[in-house]
Amino acid sequence: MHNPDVCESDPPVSTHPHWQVAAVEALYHQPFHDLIHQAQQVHRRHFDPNEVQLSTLMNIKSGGCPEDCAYCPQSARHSSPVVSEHMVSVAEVQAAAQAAKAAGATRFCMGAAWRSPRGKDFERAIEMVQAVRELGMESCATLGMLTDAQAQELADAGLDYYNHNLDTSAEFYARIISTRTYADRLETLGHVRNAGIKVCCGGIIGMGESVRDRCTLLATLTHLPQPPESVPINMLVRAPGTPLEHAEELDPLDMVRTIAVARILMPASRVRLSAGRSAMDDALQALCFHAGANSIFYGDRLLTTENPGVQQDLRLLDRLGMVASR
Ligand code: SAM
Ligand code: DTB
Ligand code: SF4
Repeated sequence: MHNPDVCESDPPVSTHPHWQVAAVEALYHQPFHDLIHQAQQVHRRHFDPNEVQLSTLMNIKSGGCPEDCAYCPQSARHSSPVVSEHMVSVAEVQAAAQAAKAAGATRFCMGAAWRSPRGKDFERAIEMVQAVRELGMESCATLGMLTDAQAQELADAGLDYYNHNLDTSAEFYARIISTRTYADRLETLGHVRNAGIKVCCGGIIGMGESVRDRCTLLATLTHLPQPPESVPINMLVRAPGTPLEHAEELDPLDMVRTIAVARILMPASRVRLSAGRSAMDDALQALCFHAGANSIFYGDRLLTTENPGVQQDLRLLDRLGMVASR
């Protein structure tokens, strides 16, 4: 059947629609209630709207990163107060994952301030993945760029998800990061997918990008061979000492619109209301869930910045009649 919103040039092997940017922009610019209603309808066809997936993050290697991502307090090139620390031990990961599981998280995500993993550090990351798997939790890692062989080793260790964000449109990317290219990012995503690891890939809004950049990012995700199973939408945390410390404040309704559009474009994916929740009130978070977000980072900290506390989140979910996925 002809669908004017998708590219006619799509490869025939693809079974999911590849959205055109103009069609995504048209969705984004609809009257707010029309957009949210459509997103909620799509959401209900694929998920229980009262259920949310809880992922706990742990920073396994903090600070001192050689990359220059303008948003990131862990870049060694910025004057952020975050200092470079040694990689944590496998025992520390085990303890943190155990605690996260006891608090109700089902996924444990390990992040490292690396351009790409190397040598003994990578071996230890592999052991960490195995330790999380042994607890019966889903494992996720975000370690920077991977080779084909590294992706395969992570898959062999039982890694469930790899987080590697495209962050923004290809056009805006070069304004935010100069030490790697969009193509580098896509290459790692290809290795992860080929190794059979599920893909977690999204972006950040509030960096001074245009609505078109946001829509281009979301369209790009639909152009991947398969859409990411997990789509984190981060609201920029304006971290002290980073070049984006003084970025203009985002209209919070743009966060809701971006989530709604992600939900419509990728109906079967988990859309995560990611960084930025500490700056949001409960009503705004409720709107984000209504727009189709069904996953959050759960725990007192993200990587280097704060996140709402566990008790605060449990209270919010309870007030909304929402339950954590098992
Ligand atoms: N170094 C690895 C990499 O960049 O892929 C993994 C860790 S990195 C901190 C993971 C993601 O966190 C980034 O891709 C970015 O989307 C997000 N992030 C980092 N700093 C952020 C900030 N200040 N606000 C919102 N999201 C941020
Ligand atoms: C993602 O999309 N967001 C997370 C996770 N993947 C690794 C990271 C958010 C980091 C926010 C800034 C900080 O705490 O340093
Ligand atoms: Fe390094 Fe990742 Fe931060 Fe970029 S986002 S500076 S690669 S830790």
